[in-house]
This record gives sequence, C-alpha cells and structure tokens, in this order.
Amino acid sequence: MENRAILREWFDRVDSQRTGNITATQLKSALAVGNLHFPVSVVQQMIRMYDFDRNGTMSFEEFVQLNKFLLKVQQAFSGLERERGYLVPDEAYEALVKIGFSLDSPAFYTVCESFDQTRTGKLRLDDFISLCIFVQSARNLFNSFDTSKQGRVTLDFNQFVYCASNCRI
Ligand SMILES: [Ca+2]
Repeated sequence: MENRAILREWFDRVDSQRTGNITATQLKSALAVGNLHFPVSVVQQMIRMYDFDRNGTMSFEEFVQLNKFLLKVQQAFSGLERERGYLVPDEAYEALVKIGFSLDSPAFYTVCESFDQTRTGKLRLDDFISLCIFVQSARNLFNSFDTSKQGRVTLDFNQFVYCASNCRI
C-alpha cells in the first residue's frame, strides 16, 4: 500500500461514518481483514505512536505515517521469512537490525518471548509487527528522556512507572 490514493480509499472504507478519523476498534477490524490479528492494546499503541494531535484517533495523515512504519516492518519480515510465514528468533533479530534496532541478547530474547503469542519460537507477521511497535514506542519514550542524547537515562520511581505503563502492550 505505497500509493496514497489506495491508502485514501482504504482509509475511507474503514472510516465508514466519514468522521475523518479512525478509532482503535475500526483499525483493529480493518487489519484483521488483511489477516493481521492484534490485541486491541497493540492497535491503541499504534495509534498513540502517530497520534500527533493527541485526539486518541487516527487521521489520514497520521495513518500515512503509521503505514510507512508498517511497510518497513513488513519488508524486513518478507526479506527473511522464506515463504514460511514466520521468523525464528535469530531471523527476527536480523530483521530488527534492518529496521534500525539492535538490541543486546537479554533484551532481544525477553522481548521476543513476550511477543511469541503461540509460544512456539515462531513469530508470524502480526507478532513481529507487535514486537516492532513495542520497540519503537520504547525508543520514542527513551529518546524523550535522553535529552542530552547520551544513550543513557536516569529515572526516578515515578518516571519508571510512567515509562513502564506507556510501553505496556
Ligand atoms: Ca489523531
């Protein structure tokens, strides 16, 4: 879905009431039509990541940005899944690096395990997207605290709780 006109058509179909915005519930069912199944919490997180006007829903322009991210994730996934429909953890690691996230082993395996919905060591596209949404949200949040860009932050307990609850999926 690179084409803006196609995106517009898709958006308008989802926004059946023509409000100019789509809600988490609408986005969730629209993605499910494309055989991508996400818990509503993940869809809410997708919206939060690109909800530039902070109204809790997704405008067309916000959706275009989300779609760019999803496309990048999907391409990294497709490049490694070898038509099996899933990635094993090592491949997911490689795909994450392609997207621009390189985590160390403990962080990666912990995050990988928590998004392996079927507990089989196989991440399907929707699992992998959820994982990427989480890592991107964590990155955004981290950057908002790492104002001097040192790659390191100090948090007090309240800030830690704030971060943990913002990233929870
Ligand atoms: Ca919005």
